[in-house]
Amino acid sequence: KIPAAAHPLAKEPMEIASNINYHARYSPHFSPFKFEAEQAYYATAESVRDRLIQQWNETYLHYHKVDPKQTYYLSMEYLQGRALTNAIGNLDIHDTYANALKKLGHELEEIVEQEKDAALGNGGLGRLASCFLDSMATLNLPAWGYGLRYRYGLFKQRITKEGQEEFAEDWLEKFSPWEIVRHDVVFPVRFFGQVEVKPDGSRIWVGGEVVQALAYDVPIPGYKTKNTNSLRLWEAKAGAEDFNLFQFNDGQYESAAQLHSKAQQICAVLYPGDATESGKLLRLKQQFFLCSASLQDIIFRFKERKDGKDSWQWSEFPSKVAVQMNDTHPTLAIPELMRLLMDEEGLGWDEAWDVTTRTIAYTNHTVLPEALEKWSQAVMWKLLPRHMEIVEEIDKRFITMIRSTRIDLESKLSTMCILDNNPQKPVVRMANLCVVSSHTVNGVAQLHSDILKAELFADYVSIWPSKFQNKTNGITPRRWLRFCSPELSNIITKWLKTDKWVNNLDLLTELRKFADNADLHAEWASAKMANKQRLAQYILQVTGVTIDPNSLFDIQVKRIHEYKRQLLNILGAIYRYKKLKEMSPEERKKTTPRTIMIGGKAFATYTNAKRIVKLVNDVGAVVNTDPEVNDYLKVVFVPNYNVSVAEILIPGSELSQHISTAGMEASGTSNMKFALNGCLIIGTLDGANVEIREEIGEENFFLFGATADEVPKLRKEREDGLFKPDPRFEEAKKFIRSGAFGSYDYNPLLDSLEGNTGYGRGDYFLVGYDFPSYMDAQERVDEAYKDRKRWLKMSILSTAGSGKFSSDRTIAQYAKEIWNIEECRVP
Ligand code: DL6
Repeated sequence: KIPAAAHPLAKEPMEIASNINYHARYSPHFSPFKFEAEQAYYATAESVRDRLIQQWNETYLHYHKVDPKQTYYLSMEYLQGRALTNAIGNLDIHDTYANALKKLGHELEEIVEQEKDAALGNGGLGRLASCFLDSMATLNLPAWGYGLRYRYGLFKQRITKEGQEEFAEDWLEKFSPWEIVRHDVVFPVRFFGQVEVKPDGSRIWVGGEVVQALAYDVPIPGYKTKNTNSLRLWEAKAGAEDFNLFQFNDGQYESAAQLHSKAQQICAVLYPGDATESGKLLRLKQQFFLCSASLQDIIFRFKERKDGKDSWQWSEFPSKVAVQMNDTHPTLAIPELMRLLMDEEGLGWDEAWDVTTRTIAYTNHTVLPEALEKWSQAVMWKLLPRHMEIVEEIDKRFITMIRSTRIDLESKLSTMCILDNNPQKPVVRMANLCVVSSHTVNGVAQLHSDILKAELFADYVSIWPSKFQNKTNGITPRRWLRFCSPELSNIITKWLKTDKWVNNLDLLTELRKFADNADLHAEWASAKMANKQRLAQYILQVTGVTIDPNSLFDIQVKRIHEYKRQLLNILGAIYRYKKLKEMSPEERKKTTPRTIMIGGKAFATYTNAKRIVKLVNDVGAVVNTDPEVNDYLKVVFVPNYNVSVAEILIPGSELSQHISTAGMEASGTSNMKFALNGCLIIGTLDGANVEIREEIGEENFFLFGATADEVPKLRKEREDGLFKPDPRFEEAKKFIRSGAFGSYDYNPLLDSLEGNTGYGRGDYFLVGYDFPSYMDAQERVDEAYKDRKRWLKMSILSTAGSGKFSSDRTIAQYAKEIWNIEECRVP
């Protein structure tokens, strides 16, 4: 009965219903005679998109008119997750859309479930980029994201008897209603070829393969503001002229479409395996593709906004453009900007270098040596010959500068310079190139930034002390509290008598006043219980395991990596299980019932990480079917962890584990999400844990383990055979070796905790050393949980102390201290 009408900015539920109806009826994607949940989702999303496009156009025009300095965030990863709840939440139209859908016979909660996660990233780094986009728009900052439109994002994880299996995740299976293809935004990107010298002596890159970068824009709405920024994702395309019709008609189908297929490969998958030479080349191609397309676009916009102005200078470019490289993946932005300025725009080296180094900044996200990118010089010469010339020149000038001004660093030059010319394996050190060429380098938590300054980049600090900064990571409070836990959010709003905390998270400190209030305790507990029940239902649905919402919900979710020490967690669970088995029924009754949930994806070729996944599943299979301990312990592996799963897990959590070897986790951001949701942390003094503990109070944090500065000494002692393992640790390992969890050969995994395996030294990640203090901390957790009042108070204080970890704070600091950009609010 509801008419179909296009009211893109409708306000009333009835009008919105008719707008949704309009999209359902005239959408070319589905039959107009069906309006089931799937059609309802797409039609709703398209209806919301109408509003986003309106605001997004206004924002573009406003920025164009004002011509402010603008930031461009270059990232190979974005973990956007689902967009519908976020969009209607930020646009403040949640209830009207829920009502409209009711009129059409659907529940909003069911409709949002239809959306596939956009998982164009791996883990923390990609999700951070997405949180940053939300904050940039919310703070009305002229700032855009650039990335790649991978056809298949992060793989889908299935758990079988063999452990983890990976499948392609087709987020574009039908289509994404959130992206707008921009046929008017296309740039050529060249690969291979050669450098030619022109008669005037200038150099030019010619030949090779040219593919087209086509823009897809994803509007990013800010919270309760008109400003709607862009996430511009590039897709690689070949043109009709690249299709060899003659060959095709001659039956040579593959070679006829060779360039098309090569172009398609570029954006086919996130992180193509790089064990082979072709895999490495493809990954480098992806990185260059992102950098070249984005910089051409940035330069185009710079000129476009200068259009009509009397005169402008390239030296003005850094006062209009800030480029932030998210880790070393977009490092090629440096030589590409130099090339564009020199070879395309005719600037000399000095002027181009001045512009480049005043424009580009670099964020480091890891100190792990294996994660610091190094590209083979041979591959670089082949793929990007002009860029290698430029990199060589940057390196040469850097070395000359050191020799003329800092002769004391001569002995350090072999590690400080950009090209590592080791004849066995000549490589380009991307982090060095970033440090030498960026105006600012930042770490992502105070401890991490301190380590960068004291260790990894110490020699550069002595040359450019003011180049190095800290920007502690943050998370968006919209997605990670307001929208994922409306129950808890409503309570916070009620007690603070305002919902302003949603974009001024420091206001949460006011909750401290009520930390002992019995009424708040009752409301808090009931919101937590509702979230735990929702989580229990989800676990039942995806694993078939029934978990008890009255047990302590203990969660560790993140990429599976030895340094993150999921192995420590599961060894602790195994020890707990063994002790429960040895107890009498009466003794068991006195224990704190626990449900341990572990989730995360292991990189497809990371064998030990996959063994850990298998072990968690095997332990779960035994523990969860053991009637003796069943009421006191469950161990669940949560399959296919992603942003949407996190939105169910985090609100239902009570304890979360952030237990990396100290000094190895740059920051962590899930620790912030859990703390914000009133979940207590058991953790080491690593990454942002240090600051979280400072903010929420040490009495509300279950601390254990070695500190970062103790780690080298402990590793040395271990190598020298001085380490004496705790009997509990030995018992847990022995139990696995006894076959208690099946016949799978766990010896290689367990050996990594003992002999000379893993990173070449036994137990590099100090699982054995930290095990006793971890188990002691777990005992303190059990005791604390028995005291409901104390636990609730700690939980409230955890939320109350999380204000610092809003990505709004992080982005405001980047804007002021690195990018030098200001708010540009759309009227
Ligand atoms: O800064 C975001 C995120 C941090 O929270 C994590 O601690 C850190 O591991 C991650 N870094 C990376 C880079 N590569 N590695 N490893 O993903 O960044």
